[in-house]
Amino acid sequence: MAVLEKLTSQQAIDLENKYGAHNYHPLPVVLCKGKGVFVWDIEGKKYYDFLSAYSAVNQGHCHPKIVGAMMEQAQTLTLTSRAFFNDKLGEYEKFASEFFGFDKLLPMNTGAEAVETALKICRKWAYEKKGISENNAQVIVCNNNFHGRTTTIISFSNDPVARDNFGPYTAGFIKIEYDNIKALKEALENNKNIAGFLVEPIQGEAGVYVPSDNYLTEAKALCKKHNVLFIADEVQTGIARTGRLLATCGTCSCADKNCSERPNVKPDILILGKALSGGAYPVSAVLADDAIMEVIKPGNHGSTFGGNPVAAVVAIAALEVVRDEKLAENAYQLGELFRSEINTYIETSNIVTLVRGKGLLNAIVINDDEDSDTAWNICIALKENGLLAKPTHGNIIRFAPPLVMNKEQLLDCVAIITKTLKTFE
Ligand code: IF1
Repeated sequence: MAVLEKLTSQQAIDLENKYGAHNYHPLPVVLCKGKGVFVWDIEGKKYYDFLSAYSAVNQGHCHPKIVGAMMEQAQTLTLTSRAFFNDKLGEYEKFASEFFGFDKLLPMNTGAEAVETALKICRKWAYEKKGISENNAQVIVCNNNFHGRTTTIISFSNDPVARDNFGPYTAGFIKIEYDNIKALKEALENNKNIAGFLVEPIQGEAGVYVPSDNYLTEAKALCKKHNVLFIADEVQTGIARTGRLLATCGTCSCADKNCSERPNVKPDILILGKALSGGAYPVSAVLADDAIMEVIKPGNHGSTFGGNPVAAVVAIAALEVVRDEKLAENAYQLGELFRSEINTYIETSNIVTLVRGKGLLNAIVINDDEDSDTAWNICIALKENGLLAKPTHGNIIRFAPPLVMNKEQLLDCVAIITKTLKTFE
Protein backbone atom coordinates (compact mmCIF):
# COMPACT_ATOMS: atom_id res chain seq x y z
CA MET A 1 0.00 0.00 0.00
CA ALA A 2 1.50 3.35 -1.01
CA VAL A 3 1.48 5.80 1.86
CA LEU A 4 0.07 8.52 -0.38
CA GLU A 5 -3.13 6.59 -1.10
CA LYS A 6 -6.05 7.85 0.91
CA LEU A 7 -6.22 5.82 4.11
CA THR A 8 -9.28 4.79 6.03
CA SER A 9 -9.31 5.80 9.68
CA GLN A 10 -8.60 2.22 10.73
CA GLN A 11 -5.58 2.01 8.41
CA ALA A 12 -4.18 5.25 9.82
CA ILE A 13 -4.65 3.97 13.37
CA ASP A 14 -3.00 0.65 12.48
CA LEU A 15 0.01 2.46 11.03
CA GLU A 16 0.52 4.50 14.18
CA ASN A 17 0.14 1.43 16.33
CA LYS A 18 2.64 -0.56 14.31
CA TYR A 19 5.30 2.07 13.63
CA GLY A 20 4.83 4.70 16.30
CA ALA A 21 5.96 4.48 19.91
CA HIS A 22 2.97 3.86 22.14
CA ASN A 23 3.31 7.00 24.25
CA TYR A 24 -0.34 8.01 23.78
CA HIS A 25 -3.78 6.48 23.96
CA PRO A 26 -5.79 8.68 21.58
CA LEU A 27 -9.51 8.68 21.08
CA PRO A 28 -10.16 6.53 17.98
CA VAL A 29 -10.72 9.38 15.53
CA VAL A 30 -8.38 10.31 12.67
CA LEU A 31 -8.53 13.97 11.74
CA CYS A 32 -7.45 15.30 8.39
CA LYS A 33 -8.84 18.84 8.25
CA GLY A 34 -9.66 21.74 10.54
CA LYS A 35 -11.34 25.11 10.13
CA GLY A 36 -12.26 27.44 12.97
CA VAL A 37 -14.06 25.47 15.69
CA PHE A 38 -14.46 22.37 13.50
CA VAL A 39 -12.35 19.36 12.55
CA TRP A 40 -13.12 16.57 10.08
CA ASP A 41 -12.16 12.91 10.09
CA ILE A 42 -10.99 10.91 7.10
CA GLU A 43 -14.49 9.65 6.37
CA GLY A 44 -15.72 13.24 6.20
CA LYS A 45 -17.53 13.41 9.53
CA LYS A 46 -17.48 16.89 11.09
CA TYR A 47 -16.84 17.52 14.79
CA TYR A 48 -16.73 20.40 17.20
CA ASP A 49 -13.21 20.46 18.66
CA PHE A 50 -13.57 20.75 22.43
CA LEU A 51 -9.89 20.24 23.20
CA SER A 52 -8.23 22.77 20.88
CA ALA A 53 -5.01 20.74 20.97
CA TYR A 54 -4.85 21.30 24.74
CA SER A 55 -5.59 25.02 24.33
CA ALA A 56 -3.06 25.66 21.56
CA VAL A 57 -5.69 26.38 18.92
CA ASN A 58 -7.39 29.24 20.76
CA GLN A 59 -7.61 31.26 17.52
CA GLY A 60 -9.37 28.38 15.73
CA HIS A 61 -7.99 25.87 13.27
CA CYS A 62 -6.05 27.21 10.30
CA HIS A 63 -6.78 30.85 11.00
CA PRO A 64 -6.20 32.54 7.63
CA LYS A 65 -4.23 35.43 9.10
CA ILE A 66 -1.86 33.14 11.01
CA VAL A 67 -1.49 30.63 8.17
CA GLY A 68 -1.01 33.50 5.71
CA ALA A 69 1.82 35.00 7.75
CA MET A 70 3.41 31.57 8.09
CA MET A 71 3.17 30.79 4.35
CA GLU A 72 4.65 34.09 3.31
CA GLN A 73 7.57 33.81 5.71
CA ALA A 74 8.12 30.14 4.83
CA GLN A 75 8.74 31.18 1.25
CA THR A 76 11.15 33.94 2.27
CA LEU A 77 13.37 32.79 5.13
CA THR A 78 12.71 29.97 7.60
CA LEU A 79 15.77 29.61 9.77
CA THR A 80 19.05 31.36 10.38
CA SER A 81 19.86 30.04 13.86
CA ARG A 82 20.80 32.66 16.40
CA ALA A 83 24.36 32.74 15.09
CA PHE A 84 23.04 35.56 12.88
CA PHE A 85 20.31 38.12 13.36
CA ASN A 86 17.09 37.82 11.40
CA ASP A 87 14.83 40.70 10.43
CA LYS A 88 11.70 39.40 12.21
CA LEU A 89 12.84 38.40 15.69
CA GLY A 90 13.43 41.88 17.12
CA GLU A 91 10.10 43.09 15.83
CA TYR A 92 8.37 40.13 17.49
CA GLU A 93 10.26 40.55 20.77
CA LYS A 94 9.22 44.21 20.92
CA PHE A 95 5.62 43.43 20.00
CA ALA A 96 5.20 40.58 22.50
CA SER A 97 7.09 42.27 25.34
CA GLU A 98 4.85 45.32 25.03
CA PHE A 99 1.76 43.15 24.56
CA PHE A 100 2.35 41.41 27.90
CA GLY A 101 4.06 44.30 29.71
CA PHE A 102 7.60 42.99 30.21
CA ASP A 103 11.04 44.39 29.30
CA LYS A 104 12.29 41.33 27.47
CA LEU A 105 11.39 38.00 25.90
CA LEU A 106 13.45 34.83 25.44
CA PRO A 107 12.12 32.75 22.52
CA MET A 108 11.87 28.96 22.64
CA ASN A 109 9.71 26.39 20.86
CA THR A 110 7.80 24.12 23.22
CA GLY A 111 6.19 24.68 26.58
CA ALA A 112 8.55 22.33 28.38
CA GLU A 113 11.57 24.16 26.97
CA ALA A 114 10.14 27.44 28.17
CA VAL A 115 9.60 26.00 31.66
CA GLU A 116 13.20 24.73 31.66
CA THR A 117 14.33 28.18 30.54
CA ALA A 118 12.42 29.86 33.35
CA LEU A 119 13.96 27.48 35.90
CA LYS A 120 17.46 28.19 34.59
CA ILE A 121 16.90 31.95 34.70
CA CYS A 122 15.50 31.61 38.21
CA ARG A 123 18.44 29.58 39.51
CA LYS A 124 21.01 31.89 37.92
CA TRP A 125 19.22 34.91 39.36
CA ALA A 126 19.27 33.23 42.77
CA TYR A 127 23.06 32.77 42.70
CA GLU A 128 24.01 36.04 41.07
CA LYS A 129 21.43 38.44 42.47
CA LYS A 130 19.93 36.94 45.60
CA GLY A 131 23.24 35.49 46.78
CA ILE A 132 22.26 31.88 47.41
CA SER A 133 25.39 29.74 47.69
CA GLU A 134 26.41 27.48 44.81
CA ASN A 135 24.09 24.53 44.04
CA ASN A 136 21.77 25.28 46.93
CA ALA A 137 18.91 27.05 45.14
CA GLN A 138 15.50 25.47 45.59
CA VAL A 139 12.29 26.04 43.69
CA ILE A 140 8.88 25.48 45.24
CA VAL A 141 6.34 23.69 43.04
CA CYS A 142 2.83 22.37 43.66
CA ASN A 143 1.45 18.87 44.00
CA ASN A 144 -0.36 17.61 40.91
CA ASN A 145 1.47 20.11 38.71
CA PHE A 146 1.90 19.63 34.99
CA HIS A 147 4.74 21.59 33.40
CA GLY A 148 5.96 19.27 30.64
CA ARG A 149 7.92 16.11 29.98
CA THR A 150 11.66 16.80 30.31
CA THR A 151 13.72 14.92 32.90
CA THR A 152 13.99 17.95 35.18
CA ILE A 153 10.29 18.76 34.95
CA ILE A 154 9.13 15.21 35.63
CA SER A 155 11.52 15.17 38.57
CA PHE A 156 9.00 17.30 40.44
CA SER A 157 5.86 15.66 39.07
CA ASN A 158 3.88 13.44 41.40
CA ASP A 159 2.18 11.56 38.60
CA PRO A 160 3.72 8.06 38.69
CA VAL A 161 2.88 7.44 35.02
CA ALA A 162 4.84 10.52 33.95
CA ARG A 163 7.68 9.99 36.43
CA ASP A 164 8.37 6.38 37.37
CA ASN A 165 11.51 4.72 36.00
CA PHE A 166 12.89 7.92 34.50
CA GLY A 167 15.25 8.62 37.41
CA PRO A 168 17.70 9.69 38.69
CA TYR A 169 15.83 12.92 39.17
CA THR A 170 16.92 16.55 39.25
CA ALA A 171 17.30 17.86 42.79
CA GLY A 172 16.32 21.26 44.12
CA PHE A 173 12.52 21.20 44.17
CA ILE A 174 10.15 21.36 47.11
CA LYS A 175 6.56 20.21 46.58
CA ILE A 176 3.70 21.82 48.49
CA GLU A 177 -0.07 21.55 48.28
CA TYR A 178 -1.69 23.71 45.58
CA ASP A 179 -4.12 26.42 46.68
CA ASN A 180 -2.75 26.28 50.22
CA ILE A 181 -1.25 29.63 51.15
CA LYS A 182 -0.23 28.39 54.58
CA ALA A 183 1.87 25.65 52.99
CA LEU A 184 3.64 28.24 50.86
CA LYS A 185 4.21 30.48 53.85
CA GLU A 186 5.77 27.64 55.82
CA ALA A 187 7.97 26.59 52.92
CA LEU A 188 9.27 30.13 52.51
CA GLU A 189 9.88 30.87 56.17
CA ASN A 190 13.17 29.83 57.67
CA ASN A 191 14.58 28.81 54.31
CA LYS A 192 17.01 31.26 52.76
CA ASN A 193 17.63 29.05 49.74
CA ILE A 194 14.31 29.46 47.95
CA ALA A 195 14.82 30.96 44.50
CA GLY A 196 11.36 30.73 43.00
CA PHE A 197 7.78 29.53 43.18
CA LEU A 198 6.56 27.86 39.98
CA VAL A 199 2.78 27.67 39.65
CA GLU A 200 -0.05 27.14 37.18
CA PRO A 201 -2.74 29.84 37.68
CA ILE A 202 -5.28 27.07 37.09
CA GLN A 203 -4.09 23.46 37.23
CA GLY A 204 -5.00 21.98 33.85
CA GLU A 205 -3.98 18.36 33.97
CA ALA A 206 -5.01 18.08 37.61
CA GLY A 207 -8.57 18.54 36.30
CA VAL A 208 -8.97 22.30 35.68
CA TYR A 209 -8.54 23.07 39.34
CA VAL A 210 -9.25 26.77 39.97
CA PRO A 211 -7.57 28.03 43.17
CA SER A 212 -9.40 30.24 45.65
CA ASP A 213 -9.80 33.90 44.66
CA ASN A 214 -6.95 35.28 46.78
CA TYR A 215 -4.45 32.48 46.32
CA LEU A 216 -2.30 33.94 43.55
CA THR A 217 -2.42 37.45 45.01
CA GLU A 218 -1.28 36.23 48.40
CA ALA A 219 1.29 33.90 46.88
CA LYS A 220 2.83 36.74 44.92
CA ALA A 221 2.93 38.94 48.04
CA LEU A 222 4.68 36.19 50.00
CA CYS A 223 7.21 35.70 47.21
CA LYS A 224 7.91 39.42 47.17
CA LYS A 225 8.38 39.49 50.91
CA HIS A 226 10.92 36.67 50.76
CA ASN A 227 12.66 37.89 47.59
CA VAL A 228 11.55 34.80 45.69
CA LEU A 229 10.60 34.85 42.01
CA PHE A 230 6.92 34.23 41.25
CA ILE A 231 6.98 32.13 38.08
CA ALA A 232 3.64 31.70 36.30
CA ASP A 233 3.28 28.81 33.87
CA GLU A 234 0.60 30.23 31.59
CA VAL A 235 1.32 27.77 28.79
CA GLN A 236 -2.26 26.53 29.06
CA THR A 237 -4.08 29.39 30.83
CA GLY A 238 -2.54 32.21 28.81
CA ILE A 239 -3.54 33.91 25.55
CA ALA A 240 -7.22 34.59 26.38
CA ARG A 241 -8.19 31.03 27.33
CA THR A 242 -9.57 31.90 30.77
CA GLY A 243 -11.41 35.05 29.66
CA ARG A 244 -8.43 37.36 30.09
CA LEU A 245 -5.23 37.71 28.11
CA LEU A 246 -3.47 36.12 31.10
CA ALA A 247 -4.96 34.31 34.07
CA THR A 248 -2.60 36.06 36.50
CA CYS A 249 -3.08 39.69 35.55
CA GLY A 250 -4.68 42.22 33.27
CA THR A 251 -8.16 43.60 32.83
CA CYS A 252 -11.01 41.23 33.53
CA SER A 253 -13.34 40.78 30.57
CA CYS A 254 -16.54 41.08 32.54
CA ALA A 255 -18.57 44.27 32.37
CA ASP A 256 -17.19 45.56 35.69
CA LYS A 257 -13.89 47.18 34.75
CA ASN A 258 -12.81 47.30 38.40
CA CYS A 259 -13.66 43.68 38.89
CA SER A 260 -11.71 42.31 41.82
CA GLU A 261 -12.88 38.75 41.38
CA ARG A 262 -9.66 37.99 39.53
CA PRO A 263 -6.10 38.08 40.78
CA ASN A 264 -4.00 40.88 39.38
CA VAL A 265 -0.43 39.85 39.93
CA LYS A 266 2.33 40.39 37.44
CA PRO A 267 4.60 37.35 37.48
CA ASP A 268 8.34 37.91 37.83
CA ILE A 269 8.74 35.32 35.11
CA LEU A 270 5.94 34.52 32.65
CA ILE A 271 5.95 31.29 30.64
CA LEU A 272 3.91 31.08 27.43
CA GLY A 273 3.49 28.44 24.72
CA LYS A 274 0.70 26.68 22.89
CA ALA A 275 -1.67 29.45 21.66
CA LEU A 276 1.22 31.88 21.28
CA SER A 277 1.23 30.45 17.76
CA GLY A 278 -2.46 29.63 17.50
CA GLY A 279 -1.34 26.02 17.14
CA ALA A 280 0.22 26.65 13.76
CA TYR A 281 3.85 26.19 14.79
CA PRO A 282 5.76 25.40 17.99
CA VAL A 283 6.35 28.79 19.61
CA SER A 284 7.02 29.37 23.31
CA ALA A 285 8.52 32.22 25.26
CA VAL A 286 9.73 33.35 28.64
CA LEU A 287 9.16 36.97 29.60
CA ALA A 288 10.77 38.95 32.42
CA ASP A 289 11.99 42.41 33.25
CA ASP A 290 15.63 43.43 32.81
CA ALA A 291 16.69 42.96 36.43
CA ILE A 292 15.96 39.25 36.01
CA MET A 293 16.54 38.59 32.32
CA GLU A 294 19.98 40.25 32.40
CA VAL A 295 21.47 37.22 34.18
CA ILE A 296 21.32 35.40 30.84
CA LYS A 297 24.49 36.05 28.83
CA PRO A 298 25.69 34.74 25.45
CA GLY A 299 26.22 30.99 25.59
CA ASN A 300 24.13 30.45 28.74
CA HIS A 301 21.06 29.26 26.88
CA GLY A 302 19.60 28.84 23.43
CA SER A 303 17.98 26.70 20.78
CA THR A 304 18.51 26.13 17.06
CA PHE A 305 14.90 26.93 16.24
CA GLY A 306 13.98 29.35 19.03
CA GLY A 307 13.33 32.81 17.62
CA ASN A 308 13.23 31.73 14.00
CA PRO A 309 11.54 34.15 11.60
CA VAL A 310 8.56 31.88 10.89
CA ALA A 311 7.85 31.59 14.61
CA ALA A 312 8.21 35.35 14.99
CA VAL A 313 5.66 36.30 12.32
CA VAL A 314 3.29 33.51 13.37
CA ALA A 315 3.32 34.70 16.99
CA ILE A 316 2.69 38.34 16.04
CA ALA A 317 -0.24 37.26 13.85
CA ALA A 318 -1.59 34.96 16.56
CA LEU A 319 -1.53 37.73 19.17
CA GLU A 320 -3.09 40.22 16.77
CA VAL A 321 -5.96 37.80 16.18
CA VAL A 322 -6.51 37.52 19.95
CA ARG A 323 -6.61 41.31 20.23
CA ASP A 324 -8.56 42.16 17.06
CA GLU A 325 -11.18 39.43 17.44
CA LYS A 326 -11.59 40.17 21.16
CA LEU A 327 -11.09 36.52 22.04
CA ALA A 328 -10.65 37.15 25.77
CA GLU A 329 -14.04 38.87 25.98
CA ASN A 330 -15.65 36.11 23.92
CA ALA A 331 -14.07 33.40 26.09
CA TYR A 332 -15.32 35.18 29.18
CA GLN A 333 -18.91 35.48 27.96
CA LEU A 334 -19.17 32.02 26.45
CA GLY A 335 -17.56 30.55 29.56
CA GLU A 336 -20.22 32.11 31.80
CA LEU A 337 -22.92 30.80 29.48
CA PHE A 338 -21.37 27.32 29.31
CA ARG A 339 -21.11 26.90 33.08
CA SER A 340 -24.62 28.24 33.66
CA GLU A 341 -26.09 25.85 31.07
CA ILE A 342 -24.17 22.88 32.49
CA ASN A 343 -25.14 23.87 36.03
CA THR A 344 -28.79 23.81 34.99
CA TYR A 345 -28.25 20.28 33.70
CA ILE A 346 -26.45 19.26 36.90
CA GLU A 347 -29.51 20.23 39.02
CA THR A 348 -31.27 17.08 37.85
CA SER A 349 -28.23 14.92 37.06
CA ASN A 350 -26.86 11.91 38.88
CA ILE A 351 -23.88 11.45 36.60
CA VAL A 352 -22.32 14.96 36.66
CA THR A 353 -21.45 16.37 40.07
CA LEU A 354 -19.95 19.73 39.11
CA VAL A 355 -18.58 22.01 36.42
CA ARG A 356 -15.65 24.30 37.10
CA GLY A 357 -13.33 26.60 35.21
CA LYS A 358 -12.71 30.12 33.99
CA GLY A 359 -13.51 31.44 30.55
CA LEU A 360 -13.40 28.53 28.11
CA LEU A 361 -11.13 26.33 30.22
CA ASN A 362 -13.66 24.09 31.97
CA ALA A 363 -14.13 20.58 33.23
CA ILE A 364 -17.00 18.48 34.44
CA VAL A 365 -16.58 15.95 37.21
CA ILE A 366 -18.32 12.63 36.68
CA ASN A 367 -19.91 10.83 39.60
CA ASP A 368 -17.58 7.81 39.48
CA ASP A 369 -14.15 6.66 40.69
CA GLU A 370 -10.94 8.33 39.53
CA ASP A 371 -9.88 5.10 37.89
CA SER A 372 -13.21 4.28 36.26
CA ASP A 373 -13.62 4.40 32.49
CA THR A 374 -16.85 6.41 32.56
CA ALA A 375 -15.25 9.67 31.38
CA TRP A 376 -13.59 7.79 28.53
CA ASN A 377 -16.88 6.15 27.53
CA ILE A 378 -18.65 9.51 27.61
CA CYS A 379 -15.95 10.95 25.34
CA ILE A 380 -16.47 8.08 22.90
CA ALA A 381 -20.21 8.81 22.89
CA LEU A 382 -19.55 12.56 22.46
CA LYS A 383 -17.41 11.69 19.45
CA GLU A 384 -20.27 9.69 17.94
CA ASN A 385 -22.46 12.75 18.47
CA GLY A 386 -19.99 15.09 16.78
CA LEU A 387 -17.96 16.63 19.59
CA LEU A 388 -14.36 15.82 20.57
CA ALA A 389 -13.18 16.07 24.17
CA LYS A 390 -10.65 14.16 26.24
CA PRO A 391 -10.79 12.88 29.80
CA THR A 392 -8.19 13.98 32.31
CA HIS A 393 -8.36 11.24 34.93
CA GLY A 394 -11.10 8.61 34.77
CA ASN A 395 -13.81 10.91 36.10
CA ILE A 396 -13.03 14.37 34.71
CA ILE A 397 -13.64 15.68 31.20
CA ARG A 398 -11.96 18.88 30.04
CA PHE A 399 -13.93 21.21 27.75
CA ALA A 400 -11.79 23.76 25.94
CA PRO A 401 -13.14 24.77 22.51
CA PRO A 402 -11.40 27.31 20.27
CA LEU A 403 -12.15 30.85 21.44
CA VAL A 404 -13.51 31.88 18.02
CA MET A 405 -16.72 30.00 18.76
CA ASN A 406 -20.00 31.93 18.65
CA LYS A 407 -22.97 31.74 20.99
CA GLU A 408 -25.13 29.68 18.66
CA GLN A 409 -22.35 27.11 18.23
CA LEU A 410 -21.76 26.98 21.97
CA LEU A 411 -25.44 26.27 22.64
CA ASP A 412 -25.38 23.62 19.92
CA CYS A 413 -22.43 22.04 21.78
CA VAL A 414 -24.23 22.22 25.12
CA ALA A 415 -27.12 20.37 23.49
CA ILE A 416 -24.75 17.64 22.22
CA ILE A 417 -23.10 17.33 25.63
CA THR A 418 -26.33 17.16 27.63
CA LYS A 419 -27.97 14.78 25.15
CA THR A 420 -24.93 12.50 25.47
CA LEU A 421 -24.75 12.72 29.25
CA LYS A 422 -28.44 11.76 29.50
CA THR A 423 -27.65 8.34 28.04
CA PHE A 424 -25.29 7.74 31.00
CA GLU A 425 -27.73 8.74 33.74
C1 IF1 B 1 1.06 16.14 26.41
C2 IF1 B 1 -2.06 18.00 30.14
C3 IF1 B 1 -2.77 19.90 28.89
C4 IF1 B 1 1.12 22.59 30.19
C5 IF1 B 1 1.64 23.52 31.08
C6 IF1 B 1 3.79 23.28 30.18
C7 IF1 B 1 3.35 22.35 29.27
C8 IF1 B 1 2.01 21.99 29.27
C9 IF1 B 1 0.73 24.18 32.07
C10 IF1 B 1 4.33 21.74 28.32
C11 IF1 B 1 1.53 20.99 28.33
C12 IF1 B 1 0.05 19.40 27.58
C13 IF1 B 1 1.03 18.57 26.86
C14 IF1 B 1 0.23 17.36 26.46
C15 IF1 B 1 -0.86 17.21 27.43
C16 IF1 B 1 -1.04 18.59 27.92
C17 IF1 B 1 -1.95 18.87 28.95
F1 IF1 B 1 -3.16 17.29 30.00
F2 IF1 B 1 -1.08 17.18 30.32
F3 IF1 B 1 -2.17 18.78 31.20
F4 IF1 B 1 -2.64 20.81 28.04
F5 IF1 B 1 -3.75 19.99 29.67
N1 IF1 B 1 2.95 23.83 31.07
N2 IF1 B 1 0.40 20.48 28.35
O1 IF1 B 1 -0.19 22.26 30.23
O2 IF1 B 1 4.15 22.19 27.01
O3 IF1 B 1 6.11 20.99 26.06
O4 IF1 B 1 3.85 20.12 25.60
O5 IF1 B 1 4.56 22.29 24.59
O6 IF1 B 1 0.63 15.25 25.67
O7 IF1 B 1 2.08 16.03 27.09
P1 IF1 B 1 4.69 21.33 25.75
